[in-house]
Amino acid sequence: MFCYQCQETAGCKGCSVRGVCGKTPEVAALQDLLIYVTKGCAALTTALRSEGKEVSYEVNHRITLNLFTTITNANFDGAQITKRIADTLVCKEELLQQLEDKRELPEAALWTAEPSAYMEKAKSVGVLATQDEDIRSLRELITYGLKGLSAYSKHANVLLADDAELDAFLQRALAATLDDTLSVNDLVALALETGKYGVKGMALLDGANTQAYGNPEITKVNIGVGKRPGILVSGHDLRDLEMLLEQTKDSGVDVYTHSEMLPAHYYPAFKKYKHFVGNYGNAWWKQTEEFASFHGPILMTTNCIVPPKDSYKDRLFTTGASGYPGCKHIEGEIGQEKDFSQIIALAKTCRPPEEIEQGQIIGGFAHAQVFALADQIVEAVKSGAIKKFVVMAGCDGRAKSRSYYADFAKALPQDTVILTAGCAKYKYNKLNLGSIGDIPRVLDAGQCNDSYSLAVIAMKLQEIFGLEDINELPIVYNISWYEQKAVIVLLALLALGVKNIHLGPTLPAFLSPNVTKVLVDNFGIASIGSVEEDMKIFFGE
Ligand code: FSO
Ligand code: SF4
Repeated sequence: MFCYQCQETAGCKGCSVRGVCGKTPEVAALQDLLIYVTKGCAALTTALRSEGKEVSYEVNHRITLNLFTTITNANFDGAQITKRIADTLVCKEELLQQLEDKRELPEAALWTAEPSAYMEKAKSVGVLATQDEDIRSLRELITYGLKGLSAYSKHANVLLADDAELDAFLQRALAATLDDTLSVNDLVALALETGKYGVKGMALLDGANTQAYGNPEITKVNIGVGKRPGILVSGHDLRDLEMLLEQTKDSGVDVYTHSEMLPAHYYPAFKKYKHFVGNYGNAWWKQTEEFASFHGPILMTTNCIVPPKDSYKDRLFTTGASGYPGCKHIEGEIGQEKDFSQIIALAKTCRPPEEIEQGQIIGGFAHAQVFALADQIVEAVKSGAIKKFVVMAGCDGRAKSRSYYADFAKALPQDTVILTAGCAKYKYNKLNLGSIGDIPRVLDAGQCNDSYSLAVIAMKLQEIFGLEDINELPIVYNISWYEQKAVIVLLALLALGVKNIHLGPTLPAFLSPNVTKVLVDNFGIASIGSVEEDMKIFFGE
C-alpha cells in the first residue's frame, strides 16, 4: 500500500505497511481501485457531456459518494468498498453503451473484472502508478480536493440541493488526473479551478443548510450531561441528525453531538428538540476514551472514525459514506427516511453518559450572525479595540505537535479575535479567552465547510472598508489541516486570492518540492514555526 493523503501519514512521507489511521493494506488497495474505477466513470460522463448527453443525478451521486468513501477515517469496511467497485463497474458499462465515440477513452473507463481480480489490479493503479513526482503531486492535490468537495456536495445532495455544473466540473477534473498529456502548468491551473469550485460547493451546502435549518445564531452549548440514556452523533451530516432527532422525540432518550456535529446546536431548527441536550467530548481523535465513557450508542454519519475498542464496538453504528467492519451500518439513500430504531432500542438499555466536564461553549458565528454584529465589529476595528482577526480554521488531530495551536491561541495579543471552523476549534474553545466588548475572542462559524462563512465575512469586511485586495484586511491565516476536506478549503482560499496562509502542523507529504515552491512563490504559503517565532511573523511582537 501507499497512501499519503492525510497529515498523519507515516514519517510525514507515506503509509506503506498499514495506515496510521488503522487502514489495512487490503482496504487501502480497494480504495485505490475504487478511485481508479471512479475516475474511469468520470471520464465516461465527461465524454458523454461533450456529446451533448445528459448524466443522471444517480451517476453524479455515485461518483461523489465513492470519493467521499475514501476520505481519511471514513470507511474501513472492505466488503462495502468491494460492492461500490462492482456497482461502479456496472454503471460504467451502462455509460459506455450510451457513448458514440469511444476512441479517446482512458483504460480506466474500459477496465472491468470480477471481484476475484480486484486485488491484483489494485497493485497497479495506486498513487505511485504516476512516475513523475510533480505530476503525481498535482494529480493527488486535485484528487484530494475533489474528495473534500464530494463530501460537501453529498451533504448538500441529502438536503436535495444539486448543482449539475459543479458535478460536471468535478468529473472533468477527476478524469483529467488520468490524462498524460497535461503539463505541470495545466495541472496547477486545474488545482486552482478546483478551489474555485470548492467555493461553489461550500456555498451550495451553506445555502442548503440554512434553507433547511435556518441561519446559525449565537448559542451556548451545554457540555455536561443529563440523567437519561443518550445517543451520540458524530460526523457532519445534519440531515441524519434531523432524522434521528425526530425519531427520538418522546423516546426517553437524549441526543448529544460529538466533534464536528457540535455546530448543529447553532441552527434554529434543532433548538426545538428538548432532548437535544448538548455536546459530549472533543475532536474526533479523542473518541476512544469518550465513546467508552458515553455508555450509549454512537452514530457516525461521516468520518472521522478511529478503529473502535471492543468495549464500545457493539454500540458504534455507521451510515452514509462511513463504515467499519463488524459495526452495524444504517442504510438509506438520498431522499429516503433512515430507520434508527435499533439505535434507539439499544440506547434504552444503556446507562446515562458519564460526565467528563461541565459548563458551556459558545458558537454560531456564521456569516448571517456576524453580519448582524457588523456595526459593533467594524466599530471595534476602527477604534483599535480589535487589531487583527486570526483565522484558525481546520482540523484537530492526534499529533503532539498540535499543542502549538492551543499555545498560539493563548499567546495571541488580547486585541485579536480568532475566527474558526472545523474541529480545529477544540484546541482553544474551552480556554475562556474572554471577549472584546460583547464580541467573544473565539468566533466559531461551524463545521469545516463553514470556512465558507469565514470567506464571506472577509469579503464583507473588504467591502465595508473599501479595500481593493482581500489581503489588505487585518486578517492573518494560521490553518491546521488533517484530511482532504481541509485540502478543498485551502484550495478555495487560494482561489479567492488569499495569500500568506500558514499551514500546519506539517505541510502535506503529497506536495513535491517543486509544487511546494509554486505555492510558496505564488501564494506565500508557509509552514508553522514555534509560537514565539510565529507571533513575531504575524504581529511583529
Ligand atoms: Fe475534523 Fe474529521 Fe471537519 Fe475533517 S472531524 S477532521 S477536515 O473530518 O472534516 O474538521
Ligand atoms: Fe496513512 Fe493518512 Fe492514508 Fe491513513 S489516510 S493510510 S494515516 S496517509
